[in-house]
Amino acid sequence: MKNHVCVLIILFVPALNAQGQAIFQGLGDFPGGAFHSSASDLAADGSIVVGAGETEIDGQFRRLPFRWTSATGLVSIEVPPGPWAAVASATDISPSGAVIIGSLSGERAFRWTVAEGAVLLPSIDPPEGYIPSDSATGVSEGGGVIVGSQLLVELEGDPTVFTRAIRWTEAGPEVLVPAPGESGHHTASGVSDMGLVATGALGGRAFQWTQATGMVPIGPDLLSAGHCVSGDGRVIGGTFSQSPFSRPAFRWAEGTGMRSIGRLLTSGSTIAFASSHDGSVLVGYSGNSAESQAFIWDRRRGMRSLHDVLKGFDLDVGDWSLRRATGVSADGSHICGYGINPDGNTEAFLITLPPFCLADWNDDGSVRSADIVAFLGAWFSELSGDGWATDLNDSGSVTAADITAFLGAWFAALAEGC
Ligand SMILES: [Ca+2]
Ligand SMILES: [Ca+2]
Repeated sequence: MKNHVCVLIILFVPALNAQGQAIFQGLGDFPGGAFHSSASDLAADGSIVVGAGETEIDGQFRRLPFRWTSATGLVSIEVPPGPWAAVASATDISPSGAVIIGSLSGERAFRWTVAEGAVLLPSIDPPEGYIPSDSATGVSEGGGVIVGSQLLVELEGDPTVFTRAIRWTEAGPEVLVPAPGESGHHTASGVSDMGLVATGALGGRAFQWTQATGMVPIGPDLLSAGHCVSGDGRVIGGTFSQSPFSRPAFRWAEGTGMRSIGRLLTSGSTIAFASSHDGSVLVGYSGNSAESQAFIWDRRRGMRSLHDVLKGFDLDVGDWSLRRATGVSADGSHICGYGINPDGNTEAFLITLPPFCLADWNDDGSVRSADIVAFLGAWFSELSGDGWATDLNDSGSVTAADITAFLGAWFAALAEGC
């Protein structure tokens, strides 16, 4: 019986999507204890979601990392025993889905595979007198590169605290090196599929890291932080301070520099937290701990609240409040996150939308010559005015090369579908 149910689900989902519909599902929580779950990331094809749920074991509170698929539901990941094991969470999954990384009470980091289970990531020896706490936040396609941070606290005398960005490879952990002339505390948040580009914050500014350059601050000299790198390594997303009262999300590419993609709420920060493979779709959230809204951004439609997007598909998610979007699939069609469910509990969710189709510029669900007309209209208005939606090659300016790029995408969509 169980197998029949699984087959039905697998056949059902793509059929709905082909008709341009959306799917929303809460992912539930472990039985027992308070109801509380959150999703932190998903695999490139959207089939596996990871995060954390809560339960009780022998009357004791436990937070457990989970791995979710539509066939299995939430399955807990067994973590290495230790004083830190009671509060564990999965923080990221490799695009292939094979490697999951996570946190143990914010003190140690782990790496999980089917073959080896969860193993502790080695910790870099702290300077004398300092107590280290490791976190792992980003993992590459094959799991060969993991990035994160080490918090160091000295309790003797005047307590001091600093952080450093860490990269784990087969050779072991190493501290990321700032570019010449750069200094300050640093943390790493995201890494590209090949593990060649990473981002985070260095001395209060978002950086791009490569082996050749070290950590190089990007964008204007403003308070900022990088949170994600597109799978292809070309685009970085994060948040920056445009003024003391405005902290919108940014999208950065080599040719464009740091561009604001806006915000939904004026309070708190708006953060681009995850990117599709080519950086054409970003997801994240806007607000603060008291109030926040999950968003999706693409270059054609800009930033939209996920709640409004679902409404546009006539999908009633009841009294759900979608607080944070934390992961997006390679094609931008699967989004995970968490929100407050109708019972008032925090719950992980998964949303499936039709994939972002650049060629369908007029957004009518089909690719026709009218889309070329619509693109050219937008291109001409941006040529002489503001806006950069039609800067398709991320060169920093609107030129004829962007028309060529659009026609390329349009013909490809005609031939292969979007
Ligand atoms: Ca169209
Ligand atoms: Ca351009």
